[in-house]
Amino acid sequence: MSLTSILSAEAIENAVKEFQAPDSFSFKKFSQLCGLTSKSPKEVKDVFQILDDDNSGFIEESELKFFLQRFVPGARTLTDAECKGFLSAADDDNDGKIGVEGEWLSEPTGKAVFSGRNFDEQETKTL
Ligand SMILES: [Ca+2]
Ligand SMILES: [Ca+2]
Repeated sequence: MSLTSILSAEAIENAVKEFQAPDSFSFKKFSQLCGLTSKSPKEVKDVFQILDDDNSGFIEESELKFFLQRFVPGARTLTDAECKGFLSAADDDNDGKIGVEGEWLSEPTGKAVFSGRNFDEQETKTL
């Protein structure tokens, strides 16, 4: 499975382009631009599985670093500050990684957590 079977290649490219500058990354905006926020819980989960490169069931900081490259090979890596901001916004139980249920997907709505308000608040704090 590839990301382009879930999201349009054009939308992905536009989204990645938007955050070319280091430290400009916003997960919420990114997920809106690439169309992730309008996907079904299953599709959002599929994206998680693609990003979970080592199939550990979690997205670790080392995988977050290459987040953009999973979408477009040749894109930049996320900076440490961006990885930490991303993590602190999603990592509710503070284990240093992002799990599927409750962190990547919020229950019971099945919506991507990052489409919610929490992420905004966290981001404002981090940046
Ligand atoms: Ca992993
Ligand atoms: Ca966690």
